[in-house]
Amino acid sequence: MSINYSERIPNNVSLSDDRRLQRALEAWQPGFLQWWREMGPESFQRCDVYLRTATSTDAQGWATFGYVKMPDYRWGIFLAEPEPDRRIPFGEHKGEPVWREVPGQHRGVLRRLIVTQGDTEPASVEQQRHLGKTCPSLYDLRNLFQVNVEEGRHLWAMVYLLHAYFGRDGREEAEGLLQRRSGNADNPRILGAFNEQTPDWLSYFMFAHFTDRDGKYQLASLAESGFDPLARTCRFMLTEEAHHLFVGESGVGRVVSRTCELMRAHNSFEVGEYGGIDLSIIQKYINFHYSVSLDLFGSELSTNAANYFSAGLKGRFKEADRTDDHQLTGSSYSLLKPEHGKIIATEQPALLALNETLRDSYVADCERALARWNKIIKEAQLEFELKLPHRGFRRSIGEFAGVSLTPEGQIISEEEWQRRKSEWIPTQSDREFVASLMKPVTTPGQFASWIAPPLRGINHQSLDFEFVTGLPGVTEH
Ligand code: BYC
Ligand code: FE
Ligand code: FE
Repeated sequence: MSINYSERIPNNVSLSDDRRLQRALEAWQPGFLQWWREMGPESFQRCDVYLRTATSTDAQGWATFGYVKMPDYRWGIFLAEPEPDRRIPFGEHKGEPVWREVPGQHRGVLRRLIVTQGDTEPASVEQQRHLGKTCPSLYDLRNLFQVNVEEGRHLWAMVYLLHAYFGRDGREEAEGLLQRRSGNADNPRILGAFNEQTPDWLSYFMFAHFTDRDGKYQLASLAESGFDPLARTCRFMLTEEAHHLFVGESGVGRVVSRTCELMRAHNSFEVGEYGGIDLSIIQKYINFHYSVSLDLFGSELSTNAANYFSAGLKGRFKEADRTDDHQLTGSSYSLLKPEHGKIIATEQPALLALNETLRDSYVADCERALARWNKIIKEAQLEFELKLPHRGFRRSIGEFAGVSLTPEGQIISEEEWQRRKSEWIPTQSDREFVASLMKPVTTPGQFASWIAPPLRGINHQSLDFEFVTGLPGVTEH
């Protein structure tokens, strides 16, 4: 399905056949561009960035690469191709034809899911807007901007659904998505992690690894939706998301790799004085970002989640690969809960435990990536193992909220937590140290002292390719 770029809003949904929708979206577009100029990457709007742009939505080579100024990026509306005769894959309506319009009785919850998803996209751009100024290389700078423009497009994806299917309420919600601001006390973004700061590049790689990965699992569950326009929208978003996860996982891996190199060269666990980041600090950043991201899955026991599933609106990860009845009315799930100072397994209705089921898929994926980082350490013949903390560690949402745990999962007193938390999560001085390393490196082919180069450039370009040109304060060469 090719994308029509001759219209003001690129799309593959025949937007020009629906004049009302086209006008509504064209009316929203200037507000989006204004938001991008105010809240998008600071100081780099006039640079030429080597970006990929979607040209079609089929699996083979949907992307073309070329220099683009970010405000000229062709944000648009791209849905994956429809599946002929698609059926609702789960819940009470399992087996019925999918909905092409919003089922009236589920309008409110569906809108809420779409708004919650949509809200995270601009939030992440806001969180990352200052990072360009301290980029570790042009390669990394380009990747940051690629992720940012695509998160902008993900906002478009949700706004399309709101405008096309939710009438006036949808248009109001679409306005709200441009008005909330990450970290703003009066009008914050909806979910916790999206009001945290992303002050340095180590935080950024952790965010792209752990928090964008929540995005992958949430989008994959919505890609199962019986509301077909939502499913198709999320399917295409997932193809873009893969790059964000690559940036995060390989970014953290490159930091680990550089640290190991410095550890070996100087025969020391402490590499700060050589411009590296100690593995112990990397571990604390993992603890922080993993726990914040686990909260994004919601409470372990959730009637919301049960309702979403029963109604056929939000499925499980890879619903089709599961061999149960896809309805779960009589099934149970063994859930870990803190009770009287201990963590115990309890039998719960599977329908209520769907947030936890999705969290299970996420945790397994994080374990896989962690093993790859540990392999880097092992190959450098160093004795150190990075770990994921217990899933109840430092949680603010769900059964573990308000319970203090060590990373190993031992319940401790609030007082012990206060006394020992500096061992587990980044302290002010850890953050200041990491911040002190954040000096921009903008010579093509050069990388900051604290990160190893990647294995290869983007789109087969060499590492000294000029991935971003026309930087502020730098004359042409
Ligand atoms: N922070 O039954 P519960 C991405 C609220 S990331 C604040 O546990 P439910 C991306 C909840 O709203 C993917 N509040 O929750 C990544 C509820 O409020 P009410 C984003 C929270 O509904 C990087 C109450 O607590 N997509 O794409 O089962 C860069 C009790 O709720 C939080 C989605 O999230 C929190 N962490 O599950 C860019 C998908 N957690 O009813 C992009 C859509 C819960 O008491 N969203 N609450 O007012 C959902 O599916 C669900 O809303 C959630 C929550 C899974 C988030
Ligand atoms: Fe996104
Ligand atoms: Fe993303």
